[in-house]
Amino acid sequence: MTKMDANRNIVATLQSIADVYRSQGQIHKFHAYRNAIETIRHEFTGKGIAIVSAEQLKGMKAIGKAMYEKIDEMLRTGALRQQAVVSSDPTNVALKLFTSVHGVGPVAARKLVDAGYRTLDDLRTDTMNLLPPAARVALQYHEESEIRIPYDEIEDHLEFIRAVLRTQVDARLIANVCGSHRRRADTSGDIDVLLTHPASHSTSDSPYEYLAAVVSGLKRPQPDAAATSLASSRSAVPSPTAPSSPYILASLAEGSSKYMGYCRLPYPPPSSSSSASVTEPGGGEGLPQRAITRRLDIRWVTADFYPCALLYFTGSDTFNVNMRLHALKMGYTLNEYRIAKLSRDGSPPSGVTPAGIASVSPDRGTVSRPSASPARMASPEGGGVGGYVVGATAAGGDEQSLEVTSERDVFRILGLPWTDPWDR
Ligand code: 8DG
Ligand code: CA
Ligand code: CA
Repeated sequence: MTKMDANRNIVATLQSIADVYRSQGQIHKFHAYRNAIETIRHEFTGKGIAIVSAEQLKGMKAIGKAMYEKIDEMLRTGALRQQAVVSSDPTNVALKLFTSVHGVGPVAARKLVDAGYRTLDDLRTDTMNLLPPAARVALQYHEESEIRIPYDEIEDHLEFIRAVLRTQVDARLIANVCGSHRRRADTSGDIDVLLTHPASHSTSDSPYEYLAAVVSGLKRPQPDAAATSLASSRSAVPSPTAPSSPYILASLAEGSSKYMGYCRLPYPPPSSSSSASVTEPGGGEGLPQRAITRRLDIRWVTADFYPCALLYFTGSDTFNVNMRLHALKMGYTLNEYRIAKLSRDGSPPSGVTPAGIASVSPDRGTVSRPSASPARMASPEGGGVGGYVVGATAAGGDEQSLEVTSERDVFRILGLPWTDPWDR
């Protein structure tokens, strides 16, 4: 038993109960558990402090009387009776399984369970024709896409996508992976690609023109271009016989700014760095790592929205919730596109704008267009567009939108200390 085992056990137990509540659509309860987990991660595990007594958590954020007692029980007995009861209930097991399929929410899952379905094969057979259409696609790849994606493989995906963009779509497009990968997680559930173009702007006539082109580029069978370019950029190993299957294999949702689907790297790989076999249980066992189908999310934003989108899409979701709450307290509204000063009458905030960040009014024509030849930033982690700074401005109704050029600007405006992605 290592020092941090108790922390890990508490987090895993609370998470498994949180998952059940989420699958039941009990979002408030879900958040109560998630917030308690966040407190443990931040105040204990993240600081290298082992929890030995529930007393240590008394009075902390998200640790009410009920949560305190659960943690106390876990520490005294090594387990939580509630968890054993909740997670062994067959209905709960099925709800959790079904909501793990993309496109099946708590309401649909309940219907499927009520109809007597219990297994993924029941869903595949779907004798009563109850399955939402997106779930039908998702079921094809479900077991494979549940396998966590190693950090290095995601780097390969990014490199591959960048090569396709560079050679087949538009060399100036900027792609970065956000989500847990940007938070430097060892493994991620999916690949969250954020895409922008330095010459795009939310006030332009067709701000969404790029995503469709990118997706169709990634759907095209990839003969040599991207694979070869990837190979030559990372090693001297030449690309083997041209892999002809497309990178994107199937789609779940295709919008003008959001794409969701399934992808797979060309196999065999141009270099051997990611060709380790899968040891993780749960389908796809024995498959070479690269041959596993992965879940891909792509978000397109215009360059002016990039800093806030980067912040949002990096998460964690709890970090986002807390930052937004803090923003509201400070009189700002923060979303995945912009940060704006809240004002009831629509008048500009008095005095100087925070931290030297210009407050701009798009209808007065003071929108700063992104620079055509962006300057390199010293630190790409600082949150500019892939290491580039782009001008940024957002339109904002009766709110005062603030110009931000990096994630750091948002922290500064809100009076928060900079937090690296891996600490979020
Ligand atoms: P994972 O894939 O490794 O499981 O973790 P993740 O990368 O943090 O989760 P994600 O579901 O892929 O979401 C990516 C980011 O999007 C997340 O870190 C923060 C942001 N986000 C929110 N709220 C929500 C939400 O309700 N749904 C999704 N899909 N993303 C959200 O802040
Ligand atoms: Ca993710
Ligand atoms: Ca995602």
